[in-house]
Amino acid sequence: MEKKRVFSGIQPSGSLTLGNYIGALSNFVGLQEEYDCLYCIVDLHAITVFQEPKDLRKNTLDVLSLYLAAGLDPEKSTIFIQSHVPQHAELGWCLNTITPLGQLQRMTQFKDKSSKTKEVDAGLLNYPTLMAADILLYQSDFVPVGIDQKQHLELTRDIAQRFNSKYSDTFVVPEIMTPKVGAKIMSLQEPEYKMSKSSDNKDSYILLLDSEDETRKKIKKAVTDSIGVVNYTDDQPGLKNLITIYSSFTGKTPEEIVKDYENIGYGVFKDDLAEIVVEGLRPLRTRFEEIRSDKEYLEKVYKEGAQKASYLGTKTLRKVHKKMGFIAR
Ligand code: AQP
Repeated sequence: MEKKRVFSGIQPSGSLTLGNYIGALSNFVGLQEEYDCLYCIVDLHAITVFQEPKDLRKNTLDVLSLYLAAGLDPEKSTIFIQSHVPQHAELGWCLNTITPLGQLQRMTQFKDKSSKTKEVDAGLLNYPTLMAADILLYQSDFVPVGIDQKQHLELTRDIAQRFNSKYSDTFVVPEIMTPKVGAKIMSLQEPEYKMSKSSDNKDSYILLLDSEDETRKKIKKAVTDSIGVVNYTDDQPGLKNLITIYSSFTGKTPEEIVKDYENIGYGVFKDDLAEIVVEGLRPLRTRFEEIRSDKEYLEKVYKEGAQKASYLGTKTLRKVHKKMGFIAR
């Protein structure tokens, strides 16, 4: 039986955070045996917010190295850079023509990001149609992402269904896959907001490439409350977030963690959490250093990945062009 297909991607719009790791990357690895996986570094998405070209180049190779350091295996998964497979942008254009403007304007991420810039560029608005193209290009069955991407995934499903009913059955309608724990890791400083790599406040996130000391310090500085009891409740959002991080690294349930810290203060809890995170990330951080310095290996991975992805993407795009009435090339 043919394996079901999984697609996901991460933007090289900065250095990856613990949120990206818990909500997405750490889950990619376990899917490799059961599914036919494609994992992409979505640089075309990253430029919807200005990126210094030299930073984008560095971050793209950093993300690729983090994929590999986390355990993505190029023998099992197709690992590639989005801009190396032009079919993404080509399909994105076609999908733009069947996507209502109002739907794009209602996307939460568009509203958030456009409120932070003086002049809103069209790319930011069209981000979700490109994301739909990424997913639909490979006839993906499942998309492992954090919960913040749910709205975009729903739009992708709408676009697929709209295309299928307008031009006849073409796309698989994909389903979201979110982790049970950690689908939305919150900022360490403002726990009502998502932990985000583009935040201006360095203490709000832990980067996968932070040093062990920085990691410890950021956890110790994390905002909690004055209640003083380790509890997993919406009334204590800072603590709830830290317990979620603890749970995702140890596999313990929030209830077990709360029980373990009964009558114990926040200081000890934070010290323990800091060690758990530092230990948990150590193998990845060590492997990253080795992989990142091997330019030849990285080039081999992304070139072979792009070839495989391009082959699959061309098949879908040909079908789309034919159905829309384009003359065959
Ligand atoms: N805080 C989070 N908790 C859980 N999952 C998260 N993800 C992002 N932040 C969290 C998931 O990581 C994957 C890659 O995200 P992305 O880089 O493509 O875009 P994003 O969701 O916009 O992530 P950031 O860190 O907030 O980037 P910027 O600041 O550039 O916008 C996705 O699966 C996402 O759900």
